[in-house]
Amino acid sequence: MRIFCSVLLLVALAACGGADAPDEADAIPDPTVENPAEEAPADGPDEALGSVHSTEGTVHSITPDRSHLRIDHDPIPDYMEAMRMPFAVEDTTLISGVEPGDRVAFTFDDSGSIAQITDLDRIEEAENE
Ligand SMILES: [Cu+2]
Repeated sequence: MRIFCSVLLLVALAACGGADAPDEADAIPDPTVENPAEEAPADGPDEALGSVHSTEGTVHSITPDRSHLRIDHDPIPDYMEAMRMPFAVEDTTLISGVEPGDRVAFTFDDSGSIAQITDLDRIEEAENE
């Protein structure tokens, strides 16, 4: 009778030990729910804000379709030395009446592959007729 009781005790312990296994499995993190809110934020808008500049310059040339022009622009503090560079004009009405030699004040967005003029005023007409 003592032997029988000891066997029952061993079986009970074994059953108890086996019941622990599922608890350990629950502690392993599920990789499918890791960092669910982590999405790559788009950093375009912030960079574009730093790429808008205003300066003055003298128009050097304008393409026949008036979609691009070259301007000898003044130095732009903390951004650019004075230089001749190409600009795109999406809205050609911005430069209606503007001709090479004109002095202009303008604003451009330099965030793309080519500087894009967003505003332009002629401040002095070319001297040569
Ligand atoms: Cu420049």
